[in-house]
Amino acid sequence: MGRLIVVSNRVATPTETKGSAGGLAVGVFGALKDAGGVWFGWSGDVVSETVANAGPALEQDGAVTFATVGLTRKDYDQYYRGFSNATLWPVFHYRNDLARYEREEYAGYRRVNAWLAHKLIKLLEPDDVIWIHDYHLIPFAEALRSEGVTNRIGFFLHIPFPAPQILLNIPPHEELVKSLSCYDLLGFQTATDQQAFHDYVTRHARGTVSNGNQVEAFGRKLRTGVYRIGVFPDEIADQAKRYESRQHVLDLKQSLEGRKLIMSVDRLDYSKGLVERFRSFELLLERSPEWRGNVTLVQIAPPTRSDVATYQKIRQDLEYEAGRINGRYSGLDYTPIRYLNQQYDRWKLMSLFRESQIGFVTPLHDGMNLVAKEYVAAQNPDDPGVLVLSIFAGAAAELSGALLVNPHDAIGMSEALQQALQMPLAERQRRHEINMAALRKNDLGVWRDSFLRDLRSVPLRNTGEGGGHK
Ligand code: ADQ
Repeated sequence: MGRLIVVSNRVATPTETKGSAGGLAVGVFGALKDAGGVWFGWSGDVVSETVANAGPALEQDGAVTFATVGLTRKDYDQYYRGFSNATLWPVFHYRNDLARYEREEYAGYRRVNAWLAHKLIKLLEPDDVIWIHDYHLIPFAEALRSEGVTNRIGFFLHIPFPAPQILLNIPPHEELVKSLSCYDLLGFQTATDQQAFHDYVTRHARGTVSNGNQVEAFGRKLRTGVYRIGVFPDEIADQAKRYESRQHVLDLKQSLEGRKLIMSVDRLDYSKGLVERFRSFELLLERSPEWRGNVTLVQIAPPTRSDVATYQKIRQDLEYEAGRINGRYSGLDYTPIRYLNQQYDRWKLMSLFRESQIGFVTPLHDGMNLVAKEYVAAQNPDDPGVLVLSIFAGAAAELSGALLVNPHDAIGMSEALQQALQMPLAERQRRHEINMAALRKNDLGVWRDSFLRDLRSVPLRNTGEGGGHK
């Protein structure tokens, strides 16, 4: 079996790959350790041109090499802050209204992909299997192919793939799909995303799809598949239980004074439906006065991408909403929404999830949403909380024990909260068992292993003589 090469925008540090049960870094690192190989990508640093060109910096951990490069300010602005996060991210999350398109940024996006690919080539061996992650790196395989690389290359998209009518909003949509067709295997989070890609291929690229997943487009053949990313539920359950009597949990419990707790945890992102969520919680208090003073929403949302203008706006909107709602319903000893702009250690989050009666996860669009899965896994099976989940999270296709809501229906969401707050123990347990069974059936290991098994078994694209690179 050849080595595994993982390429992602950010590379986890060797320390991040250990200890945090279930994190994506742990899942990918597991496969790297088994096969040996390289994890390659951006270090997260903005550096001078001299330093950028000197890389990659290499760090060895057993059979795994961590290889990282810095980006220049211009590359960061055009590739990361620009086309990746101000064009692709909003459009792929159906927010054309928040997207901008600048030709120069798109050119920078392609340039950085080609530059990164060129750097990787020096680290490649003929039998390596290459796994590229996410929307920052769509043109990566095309760049490798143009330099003669014939190894198997797979791509996994962590975010939704939009319906063709939405994708058409990005002027170079055809080039992007042509770039995707340079992979041997494309992995999507849900069947809806896979179908959207197939629809584009057949309706807009004069391509064909046969046997449900064999695509021919732009003169190339590739396969597609659905690989739902998961967690390691039993490890999370252990972690949540182990830390349930730690001081942070006791402090929270004491401060709640017997009130019910609703927990939400997200990156501060407009795709996560935070404003809509706050308003639906306000409606619960407005329509059901018995809950005033008796239920608290804890929203943990650390800022991300705060140098992208749309992210500054969502932060302001949320601060305004939290302040307004708290002004309306607070008492001298009661604040309805506790809004924290902070990153928390995983083990702390899991034990807080276990303490709460509701996990409130309501993105407007989300590839999967691991928080929903983590919330379920962290529950005490003897007295589990209820997951209230948006139908637009990829996780909704699996977690049929959740109360599913439409995040645009504020009253519907407040009614779901009411239902969850009053749900009898037997029903909570039944729903929890259904969700846990789904998590165990399709854990993070299944996601990783099935993608890699399929990638390793796609027929070689060129001469059939084996992989390699010229
Ligand atoms: P994200 O949009 O980041 O991921 P999500 O799937 O929920 O969303 O993953 C977030 C991870 O970060 C979770 O493991 C969560 O516990 C952690 N996290 C969130 N807020 C935190 C906080 N305040 N402190 C500490 N940890 C926090 C993208 C896609 C998703 C897809 C994942 C994985 O947008 O749809 O599920 O990739 O494929």
